[in-house]
Amino acid sequence: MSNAFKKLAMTRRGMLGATATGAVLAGSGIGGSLLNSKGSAAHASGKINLEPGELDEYYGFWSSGQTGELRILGFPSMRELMRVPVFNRCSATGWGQTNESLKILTEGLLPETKEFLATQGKVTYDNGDLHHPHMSFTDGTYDGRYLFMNDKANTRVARVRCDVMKCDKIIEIPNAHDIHGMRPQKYPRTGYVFANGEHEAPLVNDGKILDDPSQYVNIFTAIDGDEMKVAWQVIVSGNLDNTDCDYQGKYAFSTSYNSEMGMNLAEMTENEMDHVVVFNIKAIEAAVAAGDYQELNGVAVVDGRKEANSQFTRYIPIPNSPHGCNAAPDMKHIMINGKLSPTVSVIDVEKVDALFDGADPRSCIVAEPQLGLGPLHTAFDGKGNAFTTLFLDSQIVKWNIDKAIRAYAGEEVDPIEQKVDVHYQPGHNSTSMGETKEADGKWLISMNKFSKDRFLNVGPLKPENEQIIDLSEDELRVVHDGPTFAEPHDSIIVRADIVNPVDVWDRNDPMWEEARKQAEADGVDLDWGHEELIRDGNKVRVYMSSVAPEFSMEKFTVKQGDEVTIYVTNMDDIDDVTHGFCLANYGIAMEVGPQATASVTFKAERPGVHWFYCQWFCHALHMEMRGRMFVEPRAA
Ligand code: K7E
Ligand code: CUA
Repeated sequence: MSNAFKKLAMTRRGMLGATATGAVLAGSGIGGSLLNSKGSAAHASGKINLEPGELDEYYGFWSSGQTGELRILGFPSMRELMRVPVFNRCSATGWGQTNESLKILTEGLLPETKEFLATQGKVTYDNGDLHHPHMSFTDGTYDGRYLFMNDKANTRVARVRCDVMKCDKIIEIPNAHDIHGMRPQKYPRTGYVFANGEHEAPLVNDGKILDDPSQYVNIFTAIDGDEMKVAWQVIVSGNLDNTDCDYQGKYAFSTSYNSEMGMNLAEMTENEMDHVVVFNIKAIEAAVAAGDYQELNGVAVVDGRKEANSQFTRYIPIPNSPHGCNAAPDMKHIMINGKLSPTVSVIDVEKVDALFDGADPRSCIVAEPQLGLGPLHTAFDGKGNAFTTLFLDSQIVKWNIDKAIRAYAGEEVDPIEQKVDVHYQPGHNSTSMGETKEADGKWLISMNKFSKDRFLNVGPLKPENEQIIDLSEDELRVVHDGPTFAEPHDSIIVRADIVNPVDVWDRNDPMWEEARKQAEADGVDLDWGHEELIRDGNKVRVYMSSVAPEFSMEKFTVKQGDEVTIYVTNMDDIDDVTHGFCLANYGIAMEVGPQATASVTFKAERPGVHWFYCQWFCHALHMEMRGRMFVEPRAA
């Protein structure tokens, strides 16, 4: 135990007391060690409590777990800036209802999924489980093009465009089950997005094989992140949990917590050793290029199972049930977090080539420090230190990579620098720029699964707690507590200069390509103020534009039973003048951003007078921004 840790080893209650005092001081504006002269908390890494109007130094991109959306935060202030609907249904923006979003939500589904959903009266899923948001890379650091994210619930991977911060592609991954770990390729660029299927199942899962786990397999997928198409897949032994890749563009690594292929908890945790699967990207690409694969659901699949003994994979034994997989910014080490083992196993990527020439799979392990109970994920400061979450101990442990390597080689040196209590049960942690070669060692966030007594009680369902630690201080210390709703697993903290979104949409954006084509066919010029009702049998297309505080159409008439599509183009081209279109008592609402076109289709089955209104506050006369839809009743 390090001295630093001994100093901090006070009771949990004492820890709470100390933090509460700090909060009182900050609230009253009385100068204290936490406060600068202006009354906001100052830290060596920068300011955490910003003055009104001050901007954050970083963007935080947050997952939301079973909420299914992506969240954007200002970091380190932790002010929530935006929610980007992805796998969920969004009442505010109409995501999951507008034609533009439905195209994205349906076009990447497998035919069998579409058939299944039709039996449920649906065209797409409306839930998701988004664990891992990661930005695209160029040459080992973030490039501000895209964010990629997984859906564990329904086996999908999505992409968000960073220019407009909207999802533009979602694909369902064939052959695999329940995409969990997911990382973009770091070098030379993304490139591939690697995605782990977490749950094992028969390769052809049509019901012919059921309770026969010996025939279950798991699938590792490489997605082409530019095209959002599956590039290739690898069949593996065991399940797959988290993944990351090297900075050389040669290998990807996936943890597996069920090498036993057990089907219940006792079976899954039986073996002392599980494994990390190493994927040899060049060998797989060569086989695919040579046609040396089987095609399954239109995808090139190679066999990387242990018994296949191919050049595609190697299986490195790792103590019981490894979870997180994190490449260090030194571009050399991959951390495998032990979960049920108190260790983190350190892989030296320079020793991985030898595994494919017959070396002992464990020969690439260069350190395996004992850190504490329940290591789940590791983050980095770019100065040779690693920070691992200890789920069971409710702590973050700071340890030195070089010392861990020397200790493993036999030297008497303690790699543990310090432990700090977090509240409670941390899963992921992230450091500023920490998963890139530009890790800057300023901030760490611990994403804790339980908040218990940290906030006002809101009933049995409690928020989670995210805590910030200032890495520039000598003593690690929690400097911020913040509740969050279900269930951000993971986050990335990206320097603000890397992310440059636009203020206003480009009129030619591909997002509403279909609307543009339809308008052209109907002789409507979407680029000018327009007001058209096109009847085409029982299909009616209504085109209107909006300029605050008016829709170009004050009223229109359709017949009961018509299939109506409303296209709204926002002609305002000023920052932040978003309009909405909400059709009352029809369950319809959508966002229409400045210069954007959005559309929605419904059956006019409710006769009568129905008001539509702008639901996005846009003008002093926003309340007046409304109009009427008349629905003539069907002749009796
Ligand atoms: Cu550890 Cu899904 Cu990243 Cu959660 S996973 S914590
Ligand atoms: Cu337009 Cu409110």
